Amino acid sequence: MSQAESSIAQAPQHRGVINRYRGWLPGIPDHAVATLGEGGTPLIEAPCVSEKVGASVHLKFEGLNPTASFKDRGMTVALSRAAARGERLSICASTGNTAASAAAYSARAGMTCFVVVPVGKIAMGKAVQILAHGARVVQIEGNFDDALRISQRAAAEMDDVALVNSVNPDRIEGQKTSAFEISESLGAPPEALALPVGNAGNITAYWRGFSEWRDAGYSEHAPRMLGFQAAGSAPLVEGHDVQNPETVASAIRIGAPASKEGALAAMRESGGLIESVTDEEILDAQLLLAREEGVFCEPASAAGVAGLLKLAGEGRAPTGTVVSVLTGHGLKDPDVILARNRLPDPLPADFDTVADYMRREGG
Ligand code: AN7
Repeated sequence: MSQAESSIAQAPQHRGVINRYRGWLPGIPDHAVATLGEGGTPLIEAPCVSEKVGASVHLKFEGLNPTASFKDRGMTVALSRAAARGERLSICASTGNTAASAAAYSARAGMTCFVVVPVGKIAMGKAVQILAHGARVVQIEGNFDDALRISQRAAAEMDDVALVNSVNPDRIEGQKTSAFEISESLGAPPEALALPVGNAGNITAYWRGFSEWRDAGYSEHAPRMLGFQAAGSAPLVEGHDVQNPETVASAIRIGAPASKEGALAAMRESGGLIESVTDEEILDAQLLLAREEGVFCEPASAAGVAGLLKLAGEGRAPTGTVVSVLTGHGLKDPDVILARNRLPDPLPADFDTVADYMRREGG
């Protein structure tokens, strides 16, 4: 082995959130741990966004988890504990990412996974993942909120079925570990955390994580929680459920968030806010991140940065160190990019033609 190879082999490896944060999580017997090495995602400085916002903005890129979204942190806990209880089936309602993650971790845990999804509303990358992992797909002629009602009833009334939506407290427990990682990476929690809000499990989880970290004496403060919903799908901003939620950010097209109380408590207790951003603001933020920072996230994931930019435009942006959570990878939803960009027509295989093109486009 060369020296370079041996130093790679000996480098400490991140082996998943259960292994790393076991003392903070509910009990899981060793034999039942279903992990794909989730967590340990990078916290990336964002100089361009920072300049626009007037704060030191970092991106927690959760799109680099095993199934390319933050859901994996909670699924490893939920499926491990379901397997330990001897349950054979898992079920979830989903706008796509929960289903993709449940499908993968169910496969890992040796369980059969059912996913209930709104017909025609799942981004292409997520649909491909669900099929690849062999989940049983139920497409319903309804929306996410209908799918969640059906899934909850199946778990309540049928034998051996584990509900793995974020109403399952194990999901929240796993997802809170990202707050620990951020606090450890920065040496202290940030002043504010900006993130998208759909079913509201994640904002609930982050607030729990930062609160536990502070209460255990590892930090003096917890960040303000800044949650952003899509304008056409913003029940927490409007103060009532939305019957027909609409947004280009299909991941957060949810009209009746299950963890509403947790989200409102996070906002209140942290001195934060929950506001909305338009689809245009979301897509602009997604492109800014891809083109100026080199980080490609899915539309919903850009809602936090869209929100920070909106607050900055109104003179209300947070200052100091701010983290925005990019919840899922951009490859999840290729159609959003392809709707606005296309590959150009082919050119002849000729140097001069290519050189002309480079001189024109090179700036
Ligand atoms: C990329 O997959 O609800 O507020 O069924 O996929 O915790 O719901 C996805 C949600 C943000 C919102 N970003 O988080 C599902 C689902 C992405 C997401 C959210 C989701 P929550």
